[in-house]
Amino acid sequence: MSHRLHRKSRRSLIVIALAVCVLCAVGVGIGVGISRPHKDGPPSAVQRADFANILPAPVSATPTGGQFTITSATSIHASSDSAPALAVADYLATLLRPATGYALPVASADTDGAGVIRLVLTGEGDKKLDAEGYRLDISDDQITVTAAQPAGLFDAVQTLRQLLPPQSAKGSAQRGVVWSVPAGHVLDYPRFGYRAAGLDVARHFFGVADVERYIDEIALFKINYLHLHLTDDQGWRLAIDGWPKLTDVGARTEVGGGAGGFYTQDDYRKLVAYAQARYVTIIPEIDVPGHVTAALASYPALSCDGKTRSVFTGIDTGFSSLCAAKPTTYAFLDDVLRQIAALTPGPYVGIGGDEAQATSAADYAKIVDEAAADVRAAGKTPWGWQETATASVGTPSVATYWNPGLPGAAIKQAANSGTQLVLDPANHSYLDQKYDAETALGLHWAGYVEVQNAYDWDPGTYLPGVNQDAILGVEADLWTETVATTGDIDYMAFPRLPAVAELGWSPESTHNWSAFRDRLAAQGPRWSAMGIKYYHSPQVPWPAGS
Ligand code: NGO
Repeated sequence: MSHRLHRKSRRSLIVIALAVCVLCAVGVGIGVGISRPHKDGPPSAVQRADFANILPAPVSATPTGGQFTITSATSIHASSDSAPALAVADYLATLLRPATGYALPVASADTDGAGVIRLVLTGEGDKKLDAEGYRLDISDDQITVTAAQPAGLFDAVQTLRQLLPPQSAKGSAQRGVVWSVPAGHVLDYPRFGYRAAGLDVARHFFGVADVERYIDEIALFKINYLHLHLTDDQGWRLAIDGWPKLTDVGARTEVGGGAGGFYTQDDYRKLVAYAQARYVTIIPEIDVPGHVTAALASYPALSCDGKTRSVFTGIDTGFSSLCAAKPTTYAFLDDVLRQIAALTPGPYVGIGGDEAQATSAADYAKIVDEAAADVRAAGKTPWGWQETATASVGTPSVATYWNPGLPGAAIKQAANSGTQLVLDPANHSYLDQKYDAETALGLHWAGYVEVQNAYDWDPGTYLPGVNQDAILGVEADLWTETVATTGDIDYMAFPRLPAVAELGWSPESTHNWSAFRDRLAAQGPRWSAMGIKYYHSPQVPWPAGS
């Protein structure tokens, strides 16, 4: 990251970051600085499961008094003719059985009745529920979950989990807990259809089980895309038929010289299926034309000099490039992108395109355009970093804004000409940036990102001059130069990931830092019950002992 860490530009980026944060805070009428904890008074302890603490904040939630209690007699029923509804019912039962110790039988039946949690799929009807919305109607007798599509039922389950006592998240039977859910009505649907978490499995490799764990964590906050950064200078992490050295050579190390690793295509299919069952769509990203040392070390013919090189184990960026003049480059791109598209049920395939300082502008445009064309030929939409907006990749396409230090004209122009825009500004939503000067893990080229920085901005107005319809949604990226274990992932993602998730899901009208930090505080005991060792930000009034 030589160029990113360039002292002068880093300083100006920090100044921009601070200015943007302050402007955002003022813009939403909150008027608080970026690092002052508890400015509005002493922290309040928030422990009770109630509607005010649902995170992300729902569209509306109305308590009616009373409560539903899960007992040994409770059963879960799903609309009789819907296999996906039944699968969500099974998922809910699997979540609740360990802590409650109850059988919680699941049945495919559209029955009313006392003691029933009923999942109803309408498949149509209320337009507002659309693809991911849901209604939750909780009475003393029964819980009814209604959604137009299965994803909505799944989202409702995430809300329901937060309405139960935190001990419900434990993995073993808890004695003496009353498993009550406050009665009332929730109506909910997302602000943006794209709410992504990004995970870099190239700088440090994370195996299937670790990624599945993260999928479960992101699903808690109704995040619906997982963007996997599968290749970089430090490792190529997915087996590609016909190019065995990409993994035989290119996957055998990582930052710091560790063992690295890779996914076979079967491993990858398993991940895709695991994510799908949680209504998370994986976006695979192959990063070209820069960030390619692992590929060049595997196949020297992909570089213009044809020299033998080793896979890189440091953390600099911007020094490697595919060779635009060689036909092998295009054969390689074609094979790789076709195979990856075939493994991808979702609409997007990533082509990277960031920080290609070792590629001329003309070569950059040639390679990026070719990669985008390959993706489209495979029936998918190319997803790229904001720099791809400088190469006329055409539409449909997605460009992800990440670096406030780069000129913004090209991405704005692309967004106003049909490119869809994802907002992932590093100074707000990069989960690899340090929280403050004391944070042991992380980088800080974009400045420190405390919880309030992660939360206090509005994706809808962040880039002035951009057509609102162009905004697809938000993303929070976890780069792993310094992140090597699932514990590290948890510490960096919690509690900032929920902040970005809420920006993507909740109506703008709910945006309020004081209320948000209370909602966040209420999650602490749940995360502890799940074994998530989160960052106890001093900005958040965590309940004692959580
Ligand atoms: C940049 C860079 C990544 C780094 C990350 C570290 C993008 C899009 N490219 O973000 O390679 O890992 O910063 O924060």
